[in-house]
Amino acid sequence: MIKPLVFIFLLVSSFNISSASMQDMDHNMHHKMHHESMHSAKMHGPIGLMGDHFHKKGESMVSIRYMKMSMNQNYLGSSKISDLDIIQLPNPSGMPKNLSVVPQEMEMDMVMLGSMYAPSDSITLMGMTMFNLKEMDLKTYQPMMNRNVLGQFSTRSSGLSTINISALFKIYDSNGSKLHAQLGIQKDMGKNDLQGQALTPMGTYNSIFLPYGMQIGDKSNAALSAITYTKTFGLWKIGGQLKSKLNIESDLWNFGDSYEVNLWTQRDINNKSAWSLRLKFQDIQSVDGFNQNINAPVQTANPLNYGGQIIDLGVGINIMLSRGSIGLEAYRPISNDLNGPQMGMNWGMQAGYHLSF
Ligand SMILES: [Cu+2]
Repeated sequence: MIKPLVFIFLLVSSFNISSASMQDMDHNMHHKMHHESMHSAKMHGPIGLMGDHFHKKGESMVSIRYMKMSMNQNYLGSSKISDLDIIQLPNPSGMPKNLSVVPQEMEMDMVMLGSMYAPSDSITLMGMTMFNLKEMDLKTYQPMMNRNVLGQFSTRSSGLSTINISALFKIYDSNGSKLHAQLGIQKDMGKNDLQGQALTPMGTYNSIFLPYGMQIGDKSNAALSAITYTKTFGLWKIGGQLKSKLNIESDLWNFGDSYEVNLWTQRDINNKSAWSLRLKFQDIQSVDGFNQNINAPVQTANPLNYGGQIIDLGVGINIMLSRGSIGLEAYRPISNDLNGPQMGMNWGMQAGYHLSF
């Protein structure tokens, strides 16, 4: 449902860009507006958003963000399922007959370095580099008969994940309303064939190819697009963003295309800080393609057990410092419909620092 919306908005935006020059007429008024918004903690959206704002000619910004996601529950569709349910499910790779290794917990830590620069009032360039650290704890069950727990083990991977570069095109900026489109490209530099030690259902430790979700990247190229609207009225600001990541080319496999809608509101607490509330809807496709070396008797080795529809609710705060600003946002899912069995997020948070100059 989100897919056609993104395309319609991008189509509309592409011929609206030409109207940007008309807005030069009341440039003075804009300058005043901009000045006001620059001095409010809600000049940046909730920290978990990307490309939520554009800049004026000559302005630059750098940012560093840290993001954490924690998972500890398996789902099949929107139902929570237990280890016992999972080890009854067939193992698509054949041997043993049923799934025998079950993910218990996963932690993902990401560091994102971003920069923005506006060569003109109508275009802002934006680049980002992301580093990932993933850790997963799993339980191994006996493959047949009474299916006792054989033991637990952990896998871990880390490294440079993606680099992306985008252009933000201002479509409209007047009376506190702003509309802009984003077009960009993302290069996935992460390793897609990492191995790790696993406790097999035979009770031995073997080196295996880590499942898709534990790989740092997929070595794909993807197109990024988004359209963002914000409106400020007094102490309040509201915003909406439609966004997509579509695969262009991949190695053996790639993480699925994704569509996202964000709706948020912010309110000044005082002249230095503002709180935010955000709803995030995600529609993510399953893993596309496969690597035949990824074939452990675990749900994550099946490309179909990825993606789904997720709605998260986030609460955040932005605070202006004497130089730059910081943002903090924490979120929890309010609805999960996961292609599964798959682990769902329990909670996530993001913290970041912005410095404009
Ligand atoms: Cu910026």
